[in-house]
Amino acid sequence: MTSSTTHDGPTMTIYDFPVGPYPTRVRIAVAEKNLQMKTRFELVDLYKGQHKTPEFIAHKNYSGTLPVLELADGTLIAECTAITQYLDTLDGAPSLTGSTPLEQGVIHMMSKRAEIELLDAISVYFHHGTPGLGPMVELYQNPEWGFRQRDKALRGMHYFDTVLQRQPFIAGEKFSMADITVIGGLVFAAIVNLDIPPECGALISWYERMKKRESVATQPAFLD
Ligand SMILES: N[C@@H](CCC(=O)N[C@@H](CS)C(=O)NCC(=O)O)C(=O)O
Repeated sequence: MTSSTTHDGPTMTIYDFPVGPYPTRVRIAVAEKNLQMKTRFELVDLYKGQHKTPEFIAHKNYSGTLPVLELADGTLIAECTAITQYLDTLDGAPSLTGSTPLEQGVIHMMSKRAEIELLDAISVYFHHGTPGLGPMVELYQNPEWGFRQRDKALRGMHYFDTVLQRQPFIAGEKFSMADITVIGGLVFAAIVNLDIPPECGALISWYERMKKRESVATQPAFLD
């Protein structure tokens, strides 16, 4: 696994699973920032457990998760929020993570809330309440914990619905990293067949709008 360092080609590598909800977050950020030409995506097959090999854990990401960003000098950045922050500020004109202290604070709060109340909860449900990545990868499962997290995610959908009843985007008036995190949550919800409750009309119509955004519509998770 190596990064390309040529001046004309990609200068960053993203260890990726293209339809994965978390990698999709970073893929959307890359597209929003028009960084596709500077980025090379390298497949790490989650279903083969390639993210849990001793080599990957030792040399790419201690947490054994995707995505991971590798810079030309070998620096590694894991965690979607950290990667998005890095990509967003590269051009000195952040558009996803806020340009004022107030925007930054609200966006980070709402993105973290989207992780806690929706995306990470669905991830736990996937790994514990469903077959997840299969018996070779899921070495420990606690179905009861999984089902509790599924119910938490459904409550989270209602919460984000109330947020979107009063404002057009998750963190206020502008599209941001917080929208991307909720999109990741709903990508994961579809994988585990967790429908948005029909009474969450504001969330449903926001998601329809998000799916029309070019950075979102072009992602493998949204292509049939
Ligand atoms: N907190 C991490 C979570 C990343 C994560 O859970 N990624 C999924 C990919 S969709 C993964 O690697 N799952 C495999 C596993 O946990 O075994 C982040 O924000 O990047």
